[in-house]
Amino acid sequence: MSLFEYAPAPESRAIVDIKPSYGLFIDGEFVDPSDGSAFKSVNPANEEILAEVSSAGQADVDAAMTAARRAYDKVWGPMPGAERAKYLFRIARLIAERSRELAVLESLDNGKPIKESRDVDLPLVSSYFFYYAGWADKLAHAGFGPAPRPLGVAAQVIPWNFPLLMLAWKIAPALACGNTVVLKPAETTPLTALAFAEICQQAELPPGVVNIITGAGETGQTLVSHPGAAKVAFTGSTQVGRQIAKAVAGTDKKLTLELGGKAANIVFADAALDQAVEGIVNGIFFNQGHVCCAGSRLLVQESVAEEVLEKLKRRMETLRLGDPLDKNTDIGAINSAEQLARIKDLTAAGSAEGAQAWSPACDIPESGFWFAPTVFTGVSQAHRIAREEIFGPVLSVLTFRTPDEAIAKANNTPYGLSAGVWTEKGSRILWAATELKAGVVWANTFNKFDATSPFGGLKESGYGREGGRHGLEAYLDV
Ligand code: TAP
Repeated sequence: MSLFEYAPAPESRAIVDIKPSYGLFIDGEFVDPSDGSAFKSVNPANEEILAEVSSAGQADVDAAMTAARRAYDKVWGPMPGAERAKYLFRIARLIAERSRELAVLESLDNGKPIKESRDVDLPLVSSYFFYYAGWADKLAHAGFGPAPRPLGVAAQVIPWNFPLLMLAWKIAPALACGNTVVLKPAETTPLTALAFAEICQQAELPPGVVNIITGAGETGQTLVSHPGAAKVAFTGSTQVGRQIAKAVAGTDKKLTLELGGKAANIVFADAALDQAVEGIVNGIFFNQGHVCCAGSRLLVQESVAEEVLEKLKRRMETLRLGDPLDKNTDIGAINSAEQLARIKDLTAAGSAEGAQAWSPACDIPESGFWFAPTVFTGVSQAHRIAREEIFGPVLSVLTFRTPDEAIAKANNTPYGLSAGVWTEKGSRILWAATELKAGVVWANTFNKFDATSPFGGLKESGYGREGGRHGLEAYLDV
């Protein structure tokens, strides 16, 4: 029987049948955790319990690592790249076929608007599998020498903001390069990773090549410190990233870290302002601002600041907050009570430090976790809201007079993940892209992702790249 029975519906309110409880996916099977412990996954839009999910302890992590090692030694490692590609193409096709169901499940478990999970997350998820399937038999031509070799078992830990997409970013390149994986999804969003486990079964992927173990931070810690892991890949907070770097230091594990950000979205006076306003809205309110590369600091040139703010507020008044499964929803639920508390703490600090908050009038549902889209003006660079990652729908506005000042302010952060530039002047785009200390710089757009492009940070935003040809390097002995 299918894990998630999909009842076709005439519109986006398709129904997914979620099982009351889930085991761990180890060696191709769903198994009970050794000590029987479990936790609950909650729908953040109404606080209803979606399912009970197993919590993996040391013995379960050991079992998953053993299964992954066996699969690596006996099946996946020796398998010709062209054969591995067939499995990856099959997985990519199954994701595409089941994308409607997966999008609904993602929105239920994460709180993101269905139009985003349906039109952004899921198409990207299958595209990463299609893209890396194409590399599996061409690794000798990827520019890493004539015979690059896989590393072994990859231990992968991902966050809750793009659950299935982060899984794709991790698993697709790892498998294409010939590694096997043990992946831990975030505690608050395990359901699509478990659906992916079912897809691996459907694709008849050999047992042990992909193992999904659910649990809290401790499970992640046990996984990344396991001596059997040849590679550790982590996406999450800079704080946990630091702990992992320490745990891995002095071992022969290869490490990649994708951490936090505090991106500047810079609007020059000559920009197409209506277009820029759309980019500002997309930059900070997409996925409720739960985006590591969110444009959370708007730097706007002084001469147009008033006009941009006026247009921005008018546009924010049209944003609809509410039911993530409603196709018209722009702002969904905050993923958890903890995250909501963090957002409230930082916005309270913003007001206490003297910045002015503004939000459009909007009805906040009675149950669930919600935060109205908010813009802060009167922000100075020293304010916490200008320095710390809020990871919520909150924009801090700062102004600048000269291009040099814009770059200096944009770079005045320990992070270096992304930045945006809005100008009609091509030479200024090229100049800014060189001057900005960020792994990704978007010009006249924001939050654009593509399987062929490398993504990753500088400074405290981490190291290593995911996506594109560069993304292969993290999973190869080059
Ligand atoms: P974290 O607390 O860092 O959690 C990320 C993942 O690590 C989760 O699966 C978490 O498990 C697990 N984890 C927690 N403690 C661990 C430990 N000591 N050892 C190993 N794994 C551990 O981040 P979060 O609060 O879920 O996500 C928000 C943060 O992630 C933001 O700062 C954001 O910038 C960052 N983020 C960055 C990116 C990129 S691409 N750079 C993408 C998304 C998010 P639990 O879920 O059970 O705690």
